[in-house]
This record gives sequence, structure tokens and C-alpha cells, in this order.
Amino acid sequence: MSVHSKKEQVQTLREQGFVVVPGLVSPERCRALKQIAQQQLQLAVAPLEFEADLRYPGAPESKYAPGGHTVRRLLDAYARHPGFHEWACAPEIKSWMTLYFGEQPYLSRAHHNCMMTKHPAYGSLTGWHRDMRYWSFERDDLVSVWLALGPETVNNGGLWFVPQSHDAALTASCFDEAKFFRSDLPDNQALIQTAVSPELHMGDVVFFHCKTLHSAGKNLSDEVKFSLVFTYHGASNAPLPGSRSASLAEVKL
Ligand SMILES: O=C(O)CCC(=O)C(=O)O
Repeated sequence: MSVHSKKEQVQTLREQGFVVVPGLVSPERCRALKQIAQQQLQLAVAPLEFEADLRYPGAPESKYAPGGHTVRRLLDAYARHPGFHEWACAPEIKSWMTLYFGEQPYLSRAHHNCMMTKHPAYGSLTGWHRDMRYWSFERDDLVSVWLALGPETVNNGGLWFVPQSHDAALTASCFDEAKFFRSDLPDNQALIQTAVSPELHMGDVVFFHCKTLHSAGKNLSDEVKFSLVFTYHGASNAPLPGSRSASLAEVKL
């Protein structure tokens, strides 16, 4: 289903917990962003997150194991390159977020704020989770923007979402110690079975809520998958003082 106006997109996000906006970013801009990322990946420009840091399923055991230096994320994308922060603060993002939050939007530099670089070998899968599990704000109301810089499918580790899960009352017992949604529980399995994996093309954007359950598989293709991801909140929903969410200055759009 294609969702035309911003108002309809915001409405779909409110109802489903995510919305795909096809072709929001031009192929030229996407190619330029991907080229920056490829260069920075090749030069291993810090700060980086390695697969071996997280050790999700499929990741190398340690930095010294084969594939130990596989980069999962180029961190602090906002500060890495003007091309990245121009997209993060683009007028179309500002107007979208203003419509959604109904107030001045802010970019959080503490969360996402990265270029995901999912590698074919040693790129791990990410279990079911809600992003807000480690985030600390006055309210659980933040929206992330995932820009695909190339095709994203089940085969190369594209995202899966459980529609309407942002509204589901899920108790702590639904999650494990690391706050992953437990796929061994029958009630959880019933929800997971309703998940969808929208196929993305270069320039497509997914807006998703911080309470939407999502996961992603391994990259079974032979190319690195690049996705640029930023997170936003409204002015009245401040990060809690002293928390990791408050560790980096917010950016007013
Ligand atoms: O690409 C992935 O493996 C999942 C990314 C994700 O779910 C996240 O960063 O919250």
C-alpha cells in the first residue's frame, strides 16, 4: 500500500507502529551517502561498533577471531560528515516530525545516530526487541527514521516488524534478561507470526516507533547493506537527567 500524504503517513505510523515511504530520497543523494560510508568503512574511521562488541547470533567470538573487525555500525553519524547531518536535519524530516509530535522536534544523538553496515560474513542477526528497552525519556514516544541506501530484503538482513506492537501491553516477563522479546513463549510466538518484512529499495524510508517490536536476519547476500538511522522526539519529552539518553546534546531541528 502506498501512503501518499505526510498526514496519512503519520496516521499509519500511529496505527501500525511503522510506515514505509517509498523513494523519499533521490538516488543521487543515496549514492553520495553510501560513498561516504564506504570510504569511512574502508578507513575504519572512529567511532565504530564491531559485531564482536555485541556478539549477537552469527557474530565473531572476539575481535581476535576471524572476522573480528567486522563493523556493525559507523557511530555518531551526525558528527561524521555534513552529508549525514544534512539528511538528519533535512526540511522534510523536520516537517514530518513536527506533524507527528505536534511540537518542536529534536534529534537524539545518543540513540541510533549511525550508519548500519550489515556484512555478508560475520554480520549478526538481531532478535526481537523494542528500541526503548535501553532508552530513558519522560515518555516512550520517539520515532526512528531508517533510510535504505540499497535494496533491503529478507535475504540481506532487512527489518521485520510486528504491526501494532507499539500499542501492545507487554509485561517484563515477555522479555529475557537482555530485554529481547522471548520467542520461546507461545503468546509471543503468536505475535511474531504476524510480522512483516517490507522490501525496501534505495531511497525508501521506514519511520518506526520506539515501542514497535522488530528484528532483522543475517545478510545472506554478497554485499554490505548500508542503512542510515536517526531518532527523534518532541521538545516536551526530554531525556532523563543522568541517563545514557542524556549523554549527548540534543539537536533542535
Ligand atoms: O539491522 C539489524 O540487525 C537490526 C537493527 C535494529 O533493530 C536496531 O538497531 O534497533
